[in-house]
Amino acid sequence: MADHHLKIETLAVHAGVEPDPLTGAVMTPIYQTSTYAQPSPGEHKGYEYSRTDNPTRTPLQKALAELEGAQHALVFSSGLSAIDAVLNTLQAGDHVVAGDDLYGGTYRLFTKVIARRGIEFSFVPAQDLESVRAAIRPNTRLVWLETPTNPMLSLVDIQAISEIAHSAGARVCVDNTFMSPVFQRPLELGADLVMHSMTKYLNGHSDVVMGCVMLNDSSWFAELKFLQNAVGAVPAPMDCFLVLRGLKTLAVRMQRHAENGARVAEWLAEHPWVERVIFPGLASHPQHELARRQMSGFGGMITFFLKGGLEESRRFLSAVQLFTLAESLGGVESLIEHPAIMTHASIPPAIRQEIGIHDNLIRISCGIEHIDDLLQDLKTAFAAVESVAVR
Ligand code: P1T
Repeated sequence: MADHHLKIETLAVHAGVEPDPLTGAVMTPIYQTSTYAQPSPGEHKGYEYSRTDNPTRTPLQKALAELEGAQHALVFSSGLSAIDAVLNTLQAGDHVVAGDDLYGGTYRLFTKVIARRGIEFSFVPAQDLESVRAAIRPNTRLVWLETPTNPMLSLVDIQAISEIAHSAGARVCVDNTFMSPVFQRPLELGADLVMHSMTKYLNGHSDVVMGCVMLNDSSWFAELKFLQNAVGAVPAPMDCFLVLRGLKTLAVRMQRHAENGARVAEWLAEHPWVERVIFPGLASHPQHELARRQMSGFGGMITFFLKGGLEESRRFLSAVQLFTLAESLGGVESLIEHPAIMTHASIPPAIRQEIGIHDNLIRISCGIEHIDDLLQDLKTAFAAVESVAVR
């Protein structure tokens, strides 16, 4: 179904999937098999071995390509293994410019694993275009961006950076995890590759770990497809089925995540125990204008600085009941966490301080529950902080 005129709400339900040719099953079967019978050596129906290809994975990849408006998509067993595959297309001596505010695991992968292959990294505050321009070298092959960044929710101008990178012969990769293709379209803004931790919004139900890349360049795709099979970080058929199911509600989920995100952000901004709220949809966000231009929704991720320090943060995070204190994001249930201790612990403390990941920084992933219940839970948790403070 390569009809580009269909809206994203329709694509989410239908992309990539057709009734099973064998039985007419409307939902893609879980082809729980590692191998495929061949009538004579080398003769097969397109499937030889499930590391290489699997009939539950194929429609998922097709759906993802259609959703992101890309020619090609590949899935991997986690977001990090998807990133690793992209970086594995570089050679020793190549240089990468990366945003300095990234998911902690991405930073760890770059500095502790990929750097060992002789690939050099420069981390820059990519919201400042000049810092990107200045970091580019003759051997720069890739610019790696998150926008909004995790966890500080800074925005990066994808179009402007794509122009800078392309004029220097480098490709641009955007980790689109926080926005999903519903709210942000990096390929249409000039990026060369989009990556997602599908563990988050794309699956949406906190029951699968998976990653993907989407791109248009056929020769780069062929290299990545080679690596998917040669390295073997592939997801299981059952997980592919679960994501195919999750995708069907992506557009309606994103809409509710964003509605709740906006309401929670506005409420927090008025609260006496909150020092500062960061949410791209608030007019107070330093890049609110870019948010309006680059995104069609602001998502459900919020970070805020609590008044106080580690002790107050601990008390607040221990007092929430509806919000689950847990790493991850993008599921239907609301999550809350402490980046310095949890998701971004693998970033050295000095760099954390520089970026702004202080002990009073709290990150929220707004789920799709009723807004009144979410606000009531936060209210109760603030009251718990207050009750100790006044004693
Ligand atoms: O966890 P995994 O599926 O391997 O994806 C890694 C990843 C990549 N990119 C972004 C923007 C991410 O947020 C993540 C994973 N993040 C969390 C677990 C988290 O709580 O932030």
